[in-house]
Amino acid sequence: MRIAAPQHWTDWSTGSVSGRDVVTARRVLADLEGWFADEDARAAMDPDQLVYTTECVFPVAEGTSGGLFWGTTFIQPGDVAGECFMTKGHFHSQRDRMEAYFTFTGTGVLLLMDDDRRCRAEEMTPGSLHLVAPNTAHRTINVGADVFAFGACWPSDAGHDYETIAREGFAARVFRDGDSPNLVPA
Ligand code: PAN
Ligand code: ZN
Repeated sequence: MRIAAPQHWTDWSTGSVSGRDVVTARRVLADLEGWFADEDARAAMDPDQLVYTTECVFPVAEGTSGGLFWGTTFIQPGDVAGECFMTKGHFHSQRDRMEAYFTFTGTGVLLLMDDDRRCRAEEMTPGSLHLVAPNTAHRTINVGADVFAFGACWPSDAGHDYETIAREGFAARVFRDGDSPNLVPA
């Protein structure tokens, strides 16, 4: 029997994903209208400014029960009127679906919010592992001066509910306070 080469690789020093059928996506400031606290400040910035990219592997169709997806998110350093660059954040459409996050590079914050809008946050530094609980919205934020990269593994039937966050937001936001991050009620 032949032992095959792997189909995918993750470069542990950068988080970069390569191999078969890697799907990349990018979010620039123009894609994030309404997601930062100061929308006027966002609108005044370069709309092509890159905020984050993803490199993902989807081995089964979205919605398949029992499958897993894997991907790395790279968040650029930067801020909108002091609010650190971040992902949109979401609940999973199937609210009880968990997710694992693992930090490759940089310094981040994982913002978590339960169904009652109670927020808490965890530091993300290289090697840190984070298990997002069921029924928990999650957003990641780059609070450092370098690219913040983390891996994620989530069920293929989790789905993404961005609408709830677009409508109601998180109950807390992260701003730069000098060199340190400040978690502020929204
Ligand atoms: C992650 C996120 C990724 C981008 O893979 O999808 O970090 O963040 P947004 O999806 O909030 O823009 C994940 O949590 N998947 O479920
Ligand atoms: Zn998720």
